[in-house]
Amino acid sequence: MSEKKRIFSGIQPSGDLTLGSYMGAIKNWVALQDEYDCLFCIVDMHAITVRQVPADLRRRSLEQLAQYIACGLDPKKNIMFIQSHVPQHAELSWVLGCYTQFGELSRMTQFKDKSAKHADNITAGLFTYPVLMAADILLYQADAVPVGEDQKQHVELCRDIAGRFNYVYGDTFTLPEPFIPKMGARIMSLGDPTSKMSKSDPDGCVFLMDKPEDIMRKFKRAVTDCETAVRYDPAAKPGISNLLTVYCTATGKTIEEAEQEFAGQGYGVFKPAVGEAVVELLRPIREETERLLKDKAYLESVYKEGAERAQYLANKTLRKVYKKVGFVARG
Ligand code: ATP
Ligand code: LTN
Repeated sequence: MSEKKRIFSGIQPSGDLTLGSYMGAIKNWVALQDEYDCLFCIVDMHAITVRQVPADLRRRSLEQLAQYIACGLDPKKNIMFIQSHVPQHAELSWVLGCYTQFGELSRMTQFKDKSAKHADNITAGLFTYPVLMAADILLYQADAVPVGEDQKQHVELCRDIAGRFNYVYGDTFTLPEPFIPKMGARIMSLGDPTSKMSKSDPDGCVFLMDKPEDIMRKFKRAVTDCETAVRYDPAAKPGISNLLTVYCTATGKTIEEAEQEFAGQGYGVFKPAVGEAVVELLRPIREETERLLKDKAYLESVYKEGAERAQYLANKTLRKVYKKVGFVARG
């Protein structure tokens, strides 16, 4: 790899990819892939922090790889791999867990939310999830981590852990910066515009693989307000503001341009227009994903090569860490 700065990011194959994860994360990855050395991971080990159906997890992991490529990520430019294929993630995670405070993990809002949702299954894995995420990032000495707004707290914790380790053992890890997009960092649910669009809420959520008629139906039904003006005001008009964000992220227009375009036209015109913009955005992604999924040998070659290249980099960091903490070299 060259002297370009490095990027690491990942998504859990715990559900189908959504318009939120596309606009908050993947779209940004595509834009950054020429300027940075990038690693894009399918974080299957994170996915088992909540119970998964094994066959579904396996299928979704492969589908997610196909979708990464269909969204425009080039496997020749980027290292694309499956987390469980690179054992160094789990190994570094153990070490970092010994430099993370219980109190720090207790403050993670995602842990609080998810443990409330899965109250009958609050595992140690769910609690230590951000440590594994820190290991993902620090193994590759990533400079930046492009994610949606909800992951900022985890990247900040990762910086704290890295800074603490560096303080004790001398310079070991690069401190990563979160890269949060200016627009699209927090796409809201179409059913409840005050909560985040999430794959666990199928009604408020658009999936990358949704058919055009389903996308149109979801946008036509999107919750808005009882006014008529298409105006960006997230506090007073969360539904319309969210649709404006989606429309502008899909078309590349500015909020002002979109407000002018729909001035005096009402929601009956605006909502289907947003739906159509999303249908056109997702159509090539869906078609290319379907094509790629028929070529299992190609997908396998991508994730195998990705894991080899990732292991090479990961091993360098892990050896350094093992030496610093005082483990005997394997010789
Ligand atoms: P879950 O609901 O199970 O927590 P999720 O739908 O939030 O999952 P993740 O796999 O946690 O999806 O997120 C993948 C990436 O996409 C992360 O970088 C996350 O910040 C981003 N992301 C997810 N949902 C949104 C959203 N609604 N708006 C913007 N970015 C999002
Ligand atoms: N926690 C992230 C997924 C994730 C990740 C990472 C993102 C796991 N490891 C490393 C960036 C960098 C989420 O989307 N829920």
